[in-house]
Amino acid sequence: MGMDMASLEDWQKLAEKEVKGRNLTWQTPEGIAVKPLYTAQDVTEEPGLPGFAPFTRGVRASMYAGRPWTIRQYAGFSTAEESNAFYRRNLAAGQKGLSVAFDLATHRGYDSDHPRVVGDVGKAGVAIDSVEDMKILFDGIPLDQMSVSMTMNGAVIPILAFFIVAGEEQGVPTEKLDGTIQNDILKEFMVRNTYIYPPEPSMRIISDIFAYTSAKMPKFNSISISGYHMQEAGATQVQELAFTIADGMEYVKYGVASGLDIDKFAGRLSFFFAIGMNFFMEVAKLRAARVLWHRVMTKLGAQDERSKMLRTHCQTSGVSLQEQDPYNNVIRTTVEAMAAMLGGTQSLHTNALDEAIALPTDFSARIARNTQIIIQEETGMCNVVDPLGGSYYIEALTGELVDKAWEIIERVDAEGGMAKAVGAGWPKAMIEEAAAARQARVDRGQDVIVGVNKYRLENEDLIETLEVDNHAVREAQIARIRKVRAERDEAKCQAALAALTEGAKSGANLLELAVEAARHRATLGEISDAMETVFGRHGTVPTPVKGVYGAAYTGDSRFQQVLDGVQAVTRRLGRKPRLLVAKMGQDGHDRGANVIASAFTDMGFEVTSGPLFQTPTETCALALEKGVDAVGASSLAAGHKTLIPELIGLLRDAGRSDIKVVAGGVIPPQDYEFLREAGVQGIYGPGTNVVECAADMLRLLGHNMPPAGEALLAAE
Ligand code: MLC
Ligand code: 5AD
Repeated sequence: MGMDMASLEDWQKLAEKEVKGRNLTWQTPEGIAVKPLYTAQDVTEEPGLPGFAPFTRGVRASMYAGRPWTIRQYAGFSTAEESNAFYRRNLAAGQKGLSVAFDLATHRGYDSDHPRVVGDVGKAGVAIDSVEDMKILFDGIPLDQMSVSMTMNGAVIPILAFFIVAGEEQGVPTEKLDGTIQNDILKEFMVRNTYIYPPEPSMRIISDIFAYTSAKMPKFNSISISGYHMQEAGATQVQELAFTIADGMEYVKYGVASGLDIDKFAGRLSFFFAIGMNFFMEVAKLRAARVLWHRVMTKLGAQDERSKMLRTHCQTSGVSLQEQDPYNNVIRTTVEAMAAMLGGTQSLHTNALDEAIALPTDFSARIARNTQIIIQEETGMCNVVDPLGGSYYIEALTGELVDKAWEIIERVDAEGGMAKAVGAGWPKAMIEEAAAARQARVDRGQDVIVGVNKYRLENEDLIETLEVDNHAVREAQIARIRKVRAERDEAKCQAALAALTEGAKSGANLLELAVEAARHRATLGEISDAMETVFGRHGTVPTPVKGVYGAAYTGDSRFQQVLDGVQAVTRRLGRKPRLLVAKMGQDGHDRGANVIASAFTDMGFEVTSGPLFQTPTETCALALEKGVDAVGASSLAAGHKTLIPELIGLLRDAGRSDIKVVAGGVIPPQDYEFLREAGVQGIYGPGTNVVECAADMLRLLGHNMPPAGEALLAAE
């Protein structure tokens, strides 16, 4: 009392004196200038109350005080039997909802016996070929009581049909099915790459699913509009926010254009965001997302408040986790999980500590799950709704994110919506530029990653990882497909498939027709083919960005050494050294491959970016055609032990053992020796410095490249 309050100017003077005039404003990658202090003057808008429009503070009035978020761990591997057993163990240990990860063969509409998927079956998720597999997957798990998320976008029609029929045969009527299907194809074309059909029929499929589920599955969330994969691919938080909301707008417009009443389906649209290490930015992002969705849906004419309410799942960031010193990942995931809950998520997956090298084991899955259980049950953090509400910083940042994202959303809108923008390719290019810039910041030590570019360990201990015997899974799946085909009524099955093909032409509801085919035991590959005949299969060639990585290194001495090395090799060969960046198998994770292609181009290599989804035979042919000196195989979905040795064998058979083969991506150290013996000459896991990777490549090409000296030490 009676004491004079210090003014903001007083604070400014004192702070400047403390830091001797150093500028404390932080320029974030999304172009936001974060000040060192926020006060009431920065808050322009009252956030309102939770449970009420525009839902800034959360979609429920009581939020976690009433019911905590759903602990929903994404999982799947090997066979349906093994995944079912894993789910049951996890549910017994405190997990609350299920989330199915399918293998890449399933994602891309191939049965396990298809020759293109030899390296993919059962690897990155569970293999599902027919209703029989789906029934085993949920054996002993009542589908009217357990909410099930299924991450499926490409083969969404057969998978949803199998789920519905598995329910039927469990005695669960369709209207009682509870869960979520990802069903978000726009971000597949942008970043995740598990599409099957071209954009137009893919968008129709989504409207068909909206129509079917809004009429018959009132508890089921018909889509999970996902920004997660954008952030994984390198997007800034503003890009993730803007493109996700813009995707949502596009789906609503398509649904309405197909004749649906907006309020009949919009209440069951759901969202999915990544939560990375920029703690407050992530909290603010979820709040901003709710504000933006409310604004957009009001604009699109929704009347029901539930249609305007953004409910979301979150997953902690996979790309933020590291191979080096992996127990640090537990800490990263904890921080991210707290941001997700403070942002008001409805459902959450926390990643396992072995993320950067393999799928979770029982051990790593337990720690990941317990991260959430401990926050819910030990900390008291759930007892107060939106405890960060009213924080000057959080409220100001929320407003700033809304404004920044809105600018991009308006650009998308002005250019005719997200489907057009995706077709034009600029959102993808924007994200790839952000990814290349981020890689350069990490490689230069500007963005610190403990255990990777700072405080790196001399020696790393191996950790135990999950290994799937891909061969055995494939054999088991093929046996079951044969049995299914032998026991079904072939005439009825073929008639149902023919009706599906007809429906693809005529515009009938594809899910309805696929449910009938699933009842008659048509397989996933057959149902996909029945539509592919009409729609065709979509393919793309990557076009990595140029100049961003190189520009970040202007004046760097080590970078210059590499540039000089490339020049020397170029003089010797009479042309630039040639590299093929190859993606084999059904693995569509292309951030790493694009960053490498982009950085190597900036360093003076002639880079060919191979198309996605190649067989080793196709990659070998491309390598020969382009006359490359080296092939870099990027593998993030565990196909490396099958596909890379096969490529090396094919190059040898072609008399070109001189072509160097290196591998990069998610490769457990346990597999290094196997790969080296197979002839792989360099292995680059997550956390690799790309400039050093190029230095290594120069050595492989016979250039006497000096070891990393002062330039690298400066970054450490
Ligand atoms: C919730 N409820 C409450 C309440 N909180 N009731 C009273 N008081 C409260 N405080 C009610 C809700 O209204 C709802 O009922 C019910 O409880 C369930 O709560 P929810 O909040 O809807 O949670 P949930 O069922 O878990 O649904 C969350 C969701 C959903 C809407 C976000 O779409 C979902 O589960 N998504 C998960 C997506 C996912 O796991 N994806 C994995 C992607 S992995 P009612 O009746 O209103 O419904 C990936 C990786 C890769 O993509 O690339 O492979
Ligand atoms: N089991 C568990 N987690 C998985 N992820 C991907 N596939 C699986 C799986 N089969 C997680 C990883 C990855 C993100 C896309 O989802 O964290 O980064």
